[in-house]
Amino acid sequence: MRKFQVLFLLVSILSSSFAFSKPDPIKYRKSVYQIMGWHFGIMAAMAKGKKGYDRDVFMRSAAILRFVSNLPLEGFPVGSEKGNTKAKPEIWLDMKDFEEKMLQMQQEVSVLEEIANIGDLRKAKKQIGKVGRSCKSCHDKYKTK
Ligand code: ASC
Repeated sequence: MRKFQVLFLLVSILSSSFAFSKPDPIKYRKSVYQIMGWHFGIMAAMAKGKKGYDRDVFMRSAAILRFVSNLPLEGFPVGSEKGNTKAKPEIWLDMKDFEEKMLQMQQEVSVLEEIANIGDLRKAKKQIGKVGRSCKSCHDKYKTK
């Protein structure tokens, strides 16, 4: 009995550490988008007056969003089209277009960070609209509902 218990324990430990370290592009890109959505949400709420405007918090979210916006692309390697994902297979059929849309989003996000650092909430609000539209243009084409 004891042998089996030890064996079970070993298998459990090994399989859980394997699950932890196994690279999973789908989980990776979802996590990145979660962080982006979180910080975009903070800024959008402030821009809409749903949350009190705090310049430091706004700047911080803009900086995080700008940094993290550079991360999703590597989460779409060939072979990661299958699994628990809303990413359409079209992404891998036209990766150039997907990359262009990603770059456009990154550029709009960079502008948002610059505006955030100046502290102009009116301009930031406009730019949030542009960022949101760049997110949407990619989702419309490459994300299932
Ligand atoms: C968000 C979020 C998105 C975008 C998109 C904008 O806050 O999670 O995917 O904004 O809805 O059109």
